[in-house]
Amino acid sequence: MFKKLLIANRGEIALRVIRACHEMGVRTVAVYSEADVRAPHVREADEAVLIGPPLSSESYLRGDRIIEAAKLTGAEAIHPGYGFLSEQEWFARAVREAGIVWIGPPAAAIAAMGSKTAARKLAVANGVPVVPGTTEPLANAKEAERVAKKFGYPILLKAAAGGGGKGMRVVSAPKALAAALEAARREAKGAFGDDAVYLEKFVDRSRHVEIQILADTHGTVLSLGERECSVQRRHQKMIEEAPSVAVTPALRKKMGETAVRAARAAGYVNAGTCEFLLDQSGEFYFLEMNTRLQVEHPVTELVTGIDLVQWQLRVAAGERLPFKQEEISPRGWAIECRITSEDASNNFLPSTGRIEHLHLPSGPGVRWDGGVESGSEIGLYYDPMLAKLIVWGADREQAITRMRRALVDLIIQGVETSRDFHVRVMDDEEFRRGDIDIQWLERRLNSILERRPAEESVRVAAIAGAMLAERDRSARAVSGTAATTVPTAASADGTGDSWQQAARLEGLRS
Ligand code: MV4
Repeated sequence: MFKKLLIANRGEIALRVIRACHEMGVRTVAVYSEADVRAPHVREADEAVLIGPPLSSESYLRGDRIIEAAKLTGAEAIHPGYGFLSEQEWFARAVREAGIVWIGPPAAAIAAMGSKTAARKLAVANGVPVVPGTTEPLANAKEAERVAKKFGYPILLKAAAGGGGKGMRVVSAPKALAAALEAARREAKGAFGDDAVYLEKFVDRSRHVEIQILADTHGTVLSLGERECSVQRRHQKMIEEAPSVAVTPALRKKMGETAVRAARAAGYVNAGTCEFLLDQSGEFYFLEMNTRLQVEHPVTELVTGIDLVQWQLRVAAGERLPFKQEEISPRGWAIECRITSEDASNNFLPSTGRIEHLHLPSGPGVRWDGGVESGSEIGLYYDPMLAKLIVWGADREQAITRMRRALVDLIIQGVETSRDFHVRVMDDEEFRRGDIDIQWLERRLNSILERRPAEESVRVAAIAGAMLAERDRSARAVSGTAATTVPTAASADGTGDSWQQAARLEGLRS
């Protein structure tokens, strides 16, 4: 195993990797920008190297400086986390050429999956089902009209260089096609510097189900089962779970084998994910492969018992995967809520400020993968995801109940967060039935935000908790005793009239 590893990332994922390293006896090197001088990942690592100003383009995206930092500190391997440089073929190559181990797939596998049209061709050639459509970019509007007619409307225009939803346009009728093609081209050119666009039939009301794979350098490629990621807004996932209510053991086997086939075709090694659309009739279609560790990897870890980050390190060091495919099946249910500094009641507007108070939920089956602490400054330089709250339960209902409890126990003061939004989703009857698809949140958002499900009590309990903690501290500081007369969560739990609650709330505020 490596003696020292550099983490080319920040926030919760940097901490996640640092923890895995320390459990494995690997020393860690953090890199950080001037905005992250006080960040937890810098403190938790054994060493840290300043790589530039706050702007990502001048720090976390500076592959040259990161490789320099690895050489300087004698790190033998680099883990890229997700985002930033994690799927940059050139960086994977540069790391290897510097004699450093890349904790990720070969650069050629990143390249093979990087172009959506190339990935589609590879899939078709290997018997992996894709959505009906073209595998070549469209020459012009006339050709687009001809093939669209062949596949039938609605169709979806996609950027060949794309991924993650950029440069996509749904077209419902021929008359809208030419303009949509021009718009998709312009967006693709702006986002990827490549205006190649192709088309697929639009799969309506489908779920986003992805398969986690893990591959070693000795030819073993395993499926670790699916994650259901349909609860998303504007291509940002908000809640993920494993397994999926829509996946039977037979379908899991079939999708798993398909994902393994796609991975083998790309010469894949390390952890990766095949994204699929699963339609209402149970047909599935390969969309793309994410050639990195994903944000939502913990739900797979909780239901399989396999530590993905530790295995990423081991397979990168040449170890064999000791598992048999037949031994891997999901146990229980895991759900993840992304806690972001966004105000859901204000169109998910990013919120900035200082986290004045942070109280973490704990107890059975609760995992917190966070990147912030009390005192953290939340700015606009980086992604608004502060942390992930992940729970495990024996079944889906227990997992939802536990997630709701953990969310209510969570207190973040100082910035607006997505916490209350998540509580409301946990209370939503359609969500509780598992009756979700990729357009579900868009359709349901207003009714989720309008509902007030014992919401007042949630807030009173949270503020009471924070006050309690503050008073305990100051009481101890002043007289050595803890005077605690603030209402507890139980006494504030919706039993009084609403005016009583409001009064309590006001009292607590002042
Ligand atoms: C689709 C689709 C429906 N039909 N392709 C979105 C991002 C990229 N990975 C592909 N995406 C989609 N492709 C066809 N033919 C719907 C989506 C889609 C989506 C997919 C996964 C997760 C969330 C999504 C949200 C909107 C649209």
